[in-house]
Amino acid sequence: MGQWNRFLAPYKQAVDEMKVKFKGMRKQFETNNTNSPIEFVTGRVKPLASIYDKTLEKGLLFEPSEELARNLQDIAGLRMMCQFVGDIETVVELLRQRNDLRIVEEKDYISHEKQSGYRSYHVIVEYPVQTIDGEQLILAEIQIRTLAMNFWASIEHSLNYKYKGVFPEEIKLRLQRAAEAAFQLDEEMTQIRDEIQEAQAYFSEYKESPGTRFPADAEGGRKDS
Ligand code: 0O2
Ligand code: 0O2
Repeated sequence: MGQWNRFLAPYKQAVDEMKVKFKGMRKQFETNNTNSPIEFVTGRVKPLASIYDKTLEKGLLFEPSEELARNLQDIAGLRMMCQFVGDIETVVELLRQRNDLRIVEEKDYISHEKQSGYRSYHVIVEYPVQTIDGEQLILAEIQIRTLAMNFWASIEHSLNYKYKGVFPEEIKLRLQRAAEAAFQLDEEMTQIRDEIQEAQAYFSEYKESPGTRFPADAEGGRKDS
């Protein structure tokens, strides 16, 4: 177990650091009063049980090693959620311009959705982590997707656990149809994007205005709900 902890420690550091940096990008957009292409950011180190499953799938030895680090590109995983499909390209471009990471590969599962219906844009990066033993290059997978794509993927992911990856044909078809519906929703939202963003800008201005009195203020209640 100690060996695994030592192996995974730089991955945890990479996830923690990138999470702070990507959340910082969102903050910068807010500070500049511009609509952020990033809605929220999450991150995780792949749990040992999932690492184990992947080693079985890929015919790798389940032991901390260079080979494992090279072949499992998503031990460190970040996810960036966007409101609109068009924001995804903006986020990818922002990643391409960064000099604290190097893009190794891009996978476009938006133009080329997976057979399951899965849509998302994946960017594999090499991220340098500073450790007491020197610099270590860590591979990480950044998944960039809309809220609708994320909604579909998280539900399909849970069902995958239930059916252990083998869906009954009817559920498979329904999921494919649901993925299309989610994509239609994204398209629809894009069509009314300007309207939505104008409303959101108006709403945040209204919330932040010092003169604004909410009904809860008058009653001495919470102001942040
Ligand atoms: P804020 O100010 O709400 O953004 P963590 O360690 O908590 O930073 P983790 O464990 O990788 O991150 O993922 P977690 O806890 O699932 O979610 C990370 C951030 O994304 C949290 O915000 C959540 O509030 C936010 N989040 C998760 N799901 C949604 C969602 O569906 N919509 C929106 N808008 N936000 C979501 P923070 O970082 O705690 O702070
Ligand atoms: P988890 O639990 O998210 O970690 P590989 O990663 O090498 O097996 P590949 O094809 O190179 O295979 O990787 P891919 O498909 O580019 O990216 C794999 C990750 O994308 C998955 O990680 C999922 O997070 C996500 N993903 C890919 N296809 C689907 C899908 O059909 N449904 C859902 N919900 N997510 C998908 P893991 O390790 O499989 O899972």
